[in-house]
Amino acid sequence: SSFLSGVHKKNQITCADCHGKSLAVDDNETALNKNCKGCHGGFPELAAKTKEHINPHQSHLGDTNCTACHKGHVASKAYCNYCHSFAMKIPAMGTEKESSDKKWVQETAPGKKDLQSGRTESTDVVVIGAGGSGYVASISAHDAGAKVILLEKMPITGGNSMLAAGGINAARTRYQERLGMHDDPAEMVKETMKGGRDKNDPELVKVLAYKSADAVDFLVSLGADMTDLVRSGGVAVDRTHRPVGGAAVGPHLIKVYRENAAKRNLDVRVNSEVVQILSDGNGRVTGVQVKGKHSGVYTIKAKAVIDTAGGFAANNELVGFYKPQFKETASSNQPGATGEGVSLAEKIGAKVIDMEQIQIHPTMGGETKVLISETVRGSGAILVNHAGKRFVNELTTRDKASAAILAQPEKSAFLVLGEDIRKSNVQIDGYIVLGLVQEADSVAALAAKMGVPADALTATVDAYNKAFATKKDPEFQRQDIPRPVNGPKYYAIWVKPGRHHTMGGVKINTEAQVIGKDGKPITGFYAAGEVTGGVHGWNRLGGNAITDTVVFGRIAGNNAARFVKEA
Ligand code: MEZ
Repeated sequence: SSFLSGVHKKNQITCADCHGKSLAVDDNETALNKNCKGCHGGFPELAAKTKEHINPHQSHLGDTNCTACHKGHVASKAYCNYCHSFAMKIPAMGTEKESSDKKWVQETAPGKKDLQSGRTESTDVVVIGAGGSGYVASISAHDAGAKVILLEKMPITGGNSMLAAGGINAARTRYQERLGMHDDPAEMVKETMKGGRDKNDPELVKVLAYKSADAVDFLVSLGADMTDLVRSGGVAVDRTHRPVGGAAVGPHLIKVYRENAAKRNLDVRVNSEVVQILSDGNGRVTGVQVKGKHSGVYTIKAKAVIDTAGGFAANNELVGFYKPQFKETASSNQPGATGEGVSLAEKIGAKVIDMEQIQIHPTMGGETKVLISETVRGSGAILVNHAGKRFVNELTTRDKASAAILAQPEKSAFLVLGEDIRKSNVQIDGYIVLGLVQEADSVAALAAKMGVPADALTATVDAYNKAFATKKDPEFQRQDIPRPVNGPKYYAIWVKPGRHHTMGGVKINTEAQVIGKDGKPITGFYAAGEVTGGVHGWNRLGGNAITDTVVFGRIAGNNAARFVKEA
């Protein structure tokens, strides 16, 4: 065959060399991946050998299963290309290009025999979805003494958190205090409510804000670096914490979570999709039914279930159902963000709220699915229209910034920045590698590349630099101008708004218990992160999603473990 199995056979590699003696394949494809790495080397060795412009073995997805891309018996496909369109040759590759707007489909459906096998396991806590909330909930439940199984339907863990570019919002942290900054959780409550158009659940917002500094300490205790600070939209202080140099927060956190899960020997299963949450008919959750890529459908009995399955901004159909006008917009989400966690919960009686509140992020790179982080604006970049003029306070909330871009005749704009801004935010170098950035030695030369009038862009940059120098932005009242747009090189990124976050979902209370349609908590059922609704109201502030995953992930994990002990 032309698949990897055939290529291997030609080189005298036997089935057992890849599969191990038993030839059985578990859902994590453990033996296969161990044997791939045994022969070919691990990600660092492979990355060192890679000649491609884009190095898939050194990406923001981290060190994952080889089998996420390389397949033995079907065509191989670069996982990156669910979101990107890299011209990347991998051995035994397929030809079809897929898009993240398609619903994620497992490559190997369980056979009839598997569906009948019906094995049953037992544990204390099952966690659905291994993104940021799922990892935090699992680690917390484990550390509180529970036996945990963490399930992930995708071939790799990380969820949308893996793609998070910005940082974690937290008020009155030791890092802010070290820099002499004054912040107050009460201000975080106010700004989060204002940003959410006052449609948030105020009790959830208080928990979010008052436990945010603790959340940062928790991350640091796991080994994360949250020392750098930047301003996000709708906020009056530098509250967004991120790794040094402005590195993207998500890949860093997921690496830390993966390491902590491994250290604890946590039972993490990829390729394992929950198809049903089980309950006893008296309103008490009793476990889940799982469809494993290889093991078929089986049951896990559990005393508590935590739903951390994420949002649905990658589900074109569902987005179209709730907001038809957003159906054709690109999504910044990972392909698995398709919303099953909400429908699974709804089927056992969970109340679902705010599903039509879908956030459009102002700046996705042109025609791509690459999010250009809000931290680029936070670092000082300006938004300029096709006439070469600023048109909005770049640090307003996302709903307003997106609306301002969509009000331009071209429905797109440019981020314009200079050398100091580029140097302050290492993510910009990543956008350069991806070919999303135009650069020039003068503002006029940049204007020519952007196709905007040179005199207008020069006047715009001069006025902004004056605002930087005088700390006053008379035209747009931008409060924070940390850097000018200065040379020797000037940069522009063409941007368009795109679907980013779904604010609606399962209703929870401040204990992260899922609330039923009757208004009462469903016994043994918890949820955290983007699968829930209520924390962000009708518009989420940049940097509050990671806070949500950590604060409510911890609450869900600790409470589930406590419930198990008391049950
Ligand atoms: O919280 C976010 O979604 C965020 C900060 C995104 C970004 O623009 O970097």
